[in-house]
Amino acid sequence: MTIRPILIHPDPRLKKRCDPVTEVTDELRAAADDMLETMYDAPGIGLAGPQVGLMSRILVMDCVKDPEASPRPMVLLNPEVTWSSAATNVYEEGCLSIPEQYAEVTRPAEVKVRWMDLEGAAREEHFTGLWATCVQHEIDHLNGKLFIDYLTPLKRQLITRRMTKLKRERARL
Ligand code: K2U
Ligand code: ZN
Repeated sequence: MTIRPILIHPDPRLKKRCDPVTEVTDELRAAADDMLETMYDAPGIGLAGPQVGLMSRILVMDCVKDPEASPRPMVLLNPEVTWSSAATNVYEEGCLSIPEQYAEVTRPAEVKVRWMDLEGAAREEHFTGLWATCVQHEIDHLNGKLFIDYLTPLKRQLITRRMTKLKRERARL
């Protein structure tokens, strides 16, 4: 298991549409393990392939926040939203690829998602609450969309400038 470096915006790989997973290989299983380890280490409750430079349609999440409860790590391959509620939710989102920046994003409050699991089986689940917000945030990543794309151009530009400065400073270390 390896903790992989998380790409920071702006990065062209975070704006690309990722390729479907066609075969569940040992490499993909290892990547899923690494992504979960990287997510827990961040810490985060979700992580998508492109955030660690893996340009495939794979995401991991575990939105169980109660430290007393048992974790629920999930690996979704080729996830698709098959239904979303008319009702919406506003959540102050962050992103591990856009550190320390938060903004309110409105999304459908509930979604039904269909995906393939690591055993190659087709799954479908109805997500609500933070799980719904998180899975939509992660599926956006697979389509090259970031939460800042829902903000005004001015706000997005401000955040992008801050990240460019952060990357310049990190490069100097
Ligand atoms: O994809 C990512 O960058 C991980 C995101 C997932 C996420 C963002 C917004 C709302 C829900 C999930 C987060 O940075 S993980 C950190 C976090 C932890 C608790 C609540 C919200 C975000
Ligand atoms: Zn994110």
